[in-house]
Amino acid sequence: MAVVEHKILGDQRGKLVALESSINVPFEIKRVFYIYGTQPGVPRGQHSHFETKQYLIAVNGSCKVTLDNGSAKETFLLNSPNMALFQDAMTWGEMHDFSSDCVLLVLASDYYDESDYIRNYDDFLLEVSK
Ligand code: T46
Repeated sequence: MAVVEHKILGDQRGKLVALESSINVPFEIKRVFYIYGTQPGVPRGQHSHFETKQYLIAVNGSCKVTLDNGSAKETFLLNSPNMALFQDAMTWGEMHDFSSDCVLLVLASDYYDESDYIRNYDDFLLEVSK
């Protein structure tokens, strides 16, 4: 688990970052969503997925992401649009400490399916110990 720095392209007109499915994003992208307008002190996420992998980028502002695989927990700062964090399947994720202008872009490996979510932490620990 580590933050990846993507190459910043562009020229005197401004910057550009290019993300390509299964090339510099580590899976085939099936869904894109973003969260913004977060409330101070209110975390998001707090769940794991059975199958879905995610790639998180703060395209504006900043936030922190804590990833937990059931035995180790690490917190990452996303504060640049060229930085991305891979969240593997079966990894508990919490997004927190959002700046008021944060737009967190998420690329996902699967279509939305509520049955892929584990929203209870004890259930998650049970699943990872199997
Ligand atoms: C994650 C963080 C960063 C959909 O209908 N389609 C979707 O693709 C998503 C992601 C959500 N929804 C619905 C389900 C809920 O009724 O939108 C509502 C809010 O979803 P949720 O409570 O899961 O939101 P967050 O911000 O806690 O978590 C979401 C993602 O679920 C999660 O995977 O990493 O954003």
